[in-house]
Amino acid sequence: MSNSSNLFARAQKILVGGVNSPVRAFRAVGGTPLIIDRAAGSHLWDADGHEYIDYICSWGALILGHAHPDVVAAIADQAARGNSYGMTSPLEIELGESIARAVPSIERIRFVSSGTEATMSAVRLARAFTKRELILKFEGGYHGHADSFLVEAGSGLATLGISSSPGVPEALARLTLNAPYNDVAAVEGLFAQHQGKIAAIIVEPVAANMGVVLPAPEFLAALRRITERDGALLIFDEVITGFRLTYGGAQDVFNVHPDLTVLGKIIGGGLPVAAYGGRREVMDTIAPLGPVYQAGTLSGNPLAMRAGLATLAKLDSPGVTFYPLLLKKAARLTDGLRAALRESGVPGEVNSTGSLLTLFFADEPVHDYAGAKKSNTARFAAFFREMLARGILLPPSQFEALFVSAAHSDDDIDRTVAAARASLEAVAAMK
Ligand code: KE4
Repeated sequence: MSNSSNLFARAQKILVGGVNSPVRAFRAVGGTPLIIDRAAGSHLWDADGHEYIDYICSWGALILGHAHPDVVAAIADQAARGNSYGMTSPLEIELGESIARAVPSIERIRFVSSGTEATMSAVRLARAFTKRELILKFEGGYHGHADSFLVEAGSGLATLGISSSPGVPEALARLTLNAPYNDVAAVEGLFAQHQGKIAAIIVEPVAANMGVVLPAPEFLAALRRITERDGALLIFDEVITGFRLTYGGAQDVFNVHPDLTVLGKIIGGGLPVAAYGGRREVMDTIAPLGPVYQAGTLSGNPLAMRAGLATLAKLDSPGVTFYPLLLKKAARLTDGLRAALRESGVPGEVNSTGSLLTLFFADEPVHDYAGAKKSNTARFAAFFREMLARGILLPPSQFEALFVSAAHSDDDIDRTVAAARASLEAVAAMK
């Protein structure tokens, strides 16, 4: 047995399923999950020394690529100054100010340690501020694993075919309404049915947990209009899109400004950092200023703040052409995959925006979760395995996004497209 397989067998004896997050278990794609030994730039090496071009990028956190020298230096320097003070440090102030400059709708911010913690807190805050209990999310939307979100959720639940998780009290699940993504009429209908009772809409402004699905023109503006009219809050879950689509995130790209924004991944540069923030009068309802309680031992810890500051600094220094260069790389990959699909005759669609994309093995365009679920997941699994055998690591689920980082070279991308051509040929015969 390979070192990786031996280690995975050992992992299964202590870690549930051998993983610390379900999607890593390769359950939807088959084969033995990788055990990664090290990473640098756009590449990962497993415990047997096999090298892969990585399009998971820590699920979107590593927009600079793995082990960027500036981030490594910042973490090393801070480690010698202390990882966690248990008190406010200047670094939290700096990162908060940087984020507020990039995302002007954030007038106040609270750092936490995971996207789940941030979305959970944002929803608690919205319920308290509006004195309402219902929340509206979208089928296939994923906002972390807090109880209220595990109803018709995407990401790992979609990957494992779990529609809603046991352990969530029915009474709580009933407070979560779902509408199809991009379906404004369905949202209008739910607001008419529950007038004055919906605390907030929480939405991924670009869906990335059913695979990448773009908002229809006017979709986000309609959500803004409907929530304003009804007195509900609009929460943009920008854990993936924040600092990904551009420095100001999806709200900058689409010019729709929510009441609350949730961020994560990139703002921690691969260390555990997330945040929620928004309108001052809403955020000031949070303890210690207001009665809505939320707390965290490692919230804003200086080590993670330094990693986030070092990352954001690379995205927006004067004259930096970070995003145009990143978008060029992503377009090279998207165009290459689309050409490979066309030449192969395999039915498929590539949904792409910014530096995230999904190749759906679907017969028609994918505009929502129902469409995504029509994908041929068996063919995706075979394609995943063929690509892995050629040294390309895709997210192990049809319902996730590929991420392109600044570290991906043209050679990486050209090798990926060539591997896709060969892999599509291998799976073309599948039904
Ligand atoms: P975390 O609790 O995993 O840090 O963040 C939850 C979350 C919230 N909102 C959005 C839009 C997210 O995509 C996520 C987490 N993303 C998944 C991958 N799509 C994390 C990977 C995993 O679950 O292992």
